[in-house]
Amino acid sequence: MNLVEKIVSDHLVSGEAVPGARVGIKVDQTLTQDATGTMTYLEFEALGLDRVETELSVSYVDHNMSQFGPENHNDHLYLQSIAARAGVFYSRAGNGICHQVHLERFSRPGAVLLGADSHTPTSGGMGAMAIGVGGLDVALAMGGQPFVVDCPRVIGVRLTGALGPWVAAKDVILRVLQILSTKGNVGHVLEYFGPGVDSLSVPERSTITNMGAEVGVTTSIFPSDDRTRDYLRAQGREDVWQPLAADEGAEYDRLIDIDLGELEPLAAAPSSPDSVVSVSDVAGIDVHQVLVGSCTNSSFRDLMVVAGVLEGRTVHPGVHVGIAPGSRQVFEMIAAHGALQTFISAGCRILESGCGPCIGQGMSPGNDRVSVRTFNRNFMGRSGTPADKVYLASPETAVAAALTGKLIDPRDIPSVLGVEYPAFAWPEKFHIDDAMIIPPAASSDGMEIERGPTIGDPPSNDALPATIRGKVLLKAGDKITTDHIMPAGPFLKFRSNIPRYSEAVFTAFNTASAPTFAERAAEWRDAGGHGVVVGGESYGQGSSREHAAICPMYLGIKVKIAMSFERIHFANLVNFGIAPLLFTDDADYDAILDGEELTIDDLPDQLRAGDTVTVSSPSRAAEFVVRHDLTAGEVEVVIAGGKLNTLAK
Ligand code: MIC
Ligand code: SF4
Repeated sequence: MNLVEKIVSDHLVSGEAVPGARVGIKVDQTLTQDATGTMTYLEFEALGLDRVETELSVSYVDHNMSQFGPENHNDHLYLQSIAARAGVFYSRAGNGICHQVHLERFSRPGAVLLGADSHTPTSGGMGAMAIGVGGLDVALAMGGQPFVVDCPRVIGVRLTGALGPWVAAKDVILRVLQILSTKGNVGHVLEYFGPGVDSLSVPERSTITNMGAEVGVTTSIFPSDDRTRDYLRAQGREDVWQPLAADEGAEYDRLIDIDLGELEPLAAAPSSPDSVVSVSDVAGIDVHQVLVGSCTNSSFRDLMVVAGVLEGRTVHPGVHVGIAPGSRQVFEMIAAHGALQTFISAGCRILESGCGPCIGQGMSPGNDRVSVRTFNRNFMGRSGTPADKVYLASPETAVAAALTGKLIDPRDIPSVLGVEYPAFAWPEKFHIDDAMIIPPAASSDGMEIERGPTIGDPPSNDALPATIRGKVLLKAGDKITTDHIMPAGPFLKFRSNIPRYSEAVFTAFNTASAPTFAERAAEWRDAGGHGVVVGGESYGQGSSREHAAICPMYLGIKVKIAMSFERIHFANLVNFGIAPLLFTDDADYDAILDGEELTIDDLPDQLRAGDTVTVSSPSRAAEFVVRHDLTAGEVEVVIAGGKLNTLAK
């Protein structure tokens, strides 16, 4: 067996562990973060659940920390009070990014971890099977429900050799993105193995599994070996270690070979994580901003390497440099090892431990200014600047740009700057202080929940109508991300206020001269119509935010028709009663017009009767057939108007 098969079989609750078949797996741990978490716990309450049934559940505050207005603080107070009552550990604002802290303090090899954030696979670097999902699925898992998913097909990635100086774990995952791209990988898992694994520390492995989210796979995983044991020992948690690996000769659906020694520094050019180029090919481009941080690249190693190069120097006069340590542990350790002093002296701007600019919370670059970030996503506009120019790269490439004001191959640093590759050794022991993680109360008796006035209820939805009186409110193209559907940045603070947040749906497609998407959708809904959204390939890439389903639902969207959907968004659409339908013919996608009316007769009956649905376009006097991939259970959820309705029944 490969490693994924072993963990799935160990956790199998229902179904047969055959690739492609739906299986139910037991969930050991869950995590939430504040931007998805508030809705998750509101749903947990709406389901009538009281205490969590998992081995461990943790609620993190890391995303929504700018606190312009009372919304964020109200959310944090709600999260802290419900965590105490529901039996959930609460990691306070300032303690760090959920994935980094979870890796340090909670994950364990062989565990199934479900997280309300798409980068939950970060813990795969430790041999956990860590999957990002929508909030409602986490709420159900906290209530003890198994997680239902397609048993994955496993892509084996055999690593040989070792990384050369100035080439980093980030370059490994950028190489994988170059090979696999961001689309077409739904239902797969990336399993790393081979002699090269040993050369990578757990945080480096986690950089690789973290950004597997951009490949669109269900998760990514490394074996658990002596390096894992070293890491856990240094975290004072050796007791949770167990060795885990694929059996000798295990089979994979597909095999990719990567010789670490042959890799070169890579970067994802604007504006997709799979627009991968060699840094040497784009060398010379002027850079105006460099940001080091995010759940992908903000470990102690990453920051020490950056500090090692910056030592005794000042950042280039044309470049703003920001540093965001991934966790309070990393922050404490860079302070203790002198790197914080180096950053301050070099002129870096020190940001708090959290997501910050990665989710558009400040430090948006100027127009036409190039920003080089060690983050994982460079979707257009995510930085807060429309038509931004964001390159994703390793800490090594980032620091080279910080000092020279240009993209340069970091292997040229010794000749250009006269600096050798900084020596780095992992400490025997990390700085351990869990004072910012509040354990839950022993019982929920008498525990009050703080519910500030900016916190609404999860919205309700009607059952699917018999006849869809549809209108195409938007025809979008390929690779539509959930950042396109439901932007974050300045709107992020409205996550607990669905009517207000819904005004921002598809902001990226609005123009000054026409009514906004939200206005058009609400008008059609209020006239008794049902909104339809049309997309191309790989619709719903990126984040796990279920608001990308909830807010369109609130605006009356009943149907989305696309060439293909990404896994998490597909599940969120079902959870909130929007029918995800698939084109059977490219010509039908081409023929559909923005704004045209579409009728679907007897949609519930058609969904129940088989896997095809007939759609008609009265204005074109045309009819076309779409299909669906829903199980019988999912069909009922969509017909009922979402999972909250089904469960209430
Ligand atoms: C992201 O990186 O896009 C986020 C913000 O972490 C999201 C979650 C969210 O939208 O709250 C994710 O990756 O799931
Ligand atoms: Fe936070 Fe960015 Fe990681 Fe999302 S990708 S969890 S916003 S650091």
